[in-house]
Amino acid sequence: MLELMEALQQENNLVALAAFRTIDLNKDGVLTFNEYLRRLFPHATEREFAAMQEWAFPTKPVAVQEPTFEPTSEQLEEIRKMFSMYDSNHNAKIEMTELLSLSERCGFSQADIASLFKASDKDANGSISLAEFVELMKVSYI
Ligand SMILES: [Ca+2]
Ligand SMILES: [Ca+2]
Repeated sequence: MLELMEALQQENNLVALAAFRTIDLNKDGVLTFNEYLRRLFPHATEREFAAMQEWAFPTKPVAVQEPTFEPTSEQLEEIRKMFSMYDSNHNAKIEMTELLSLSERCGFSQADIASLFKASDKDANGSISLAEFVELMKVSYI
């Protein structure tokens, strides 16, 4: 009976996401997402893919981390390029819809994207600015 309950709960997208992250540990999920990114951004570099993956699948909770380094000008340039890849309508902001369209196809639930977005949108104005994106990358960019 308990197993049946658990099976029913697996209809929930959050469980699917957790499962995807678990798969991620043995690299299958990373490869899938990586392939997805490569189709989406054929001109991005390896480092850009790695940083995008880290953002989409943080290895540690983003909200509790403090920035650990100041990016070099070269790294800032790469972060800017990544920002413009997410900013598909080129208005210098990453909107929720842009994050949704990128991430939902990888099996994210809307609730999970919303919490990622909320954690990134430090001034809570409904979009992720380049400055907020840089702050995020200071935490997750390696
Ligand atoms: Ca935008
Ligand atoms: Ca903001």
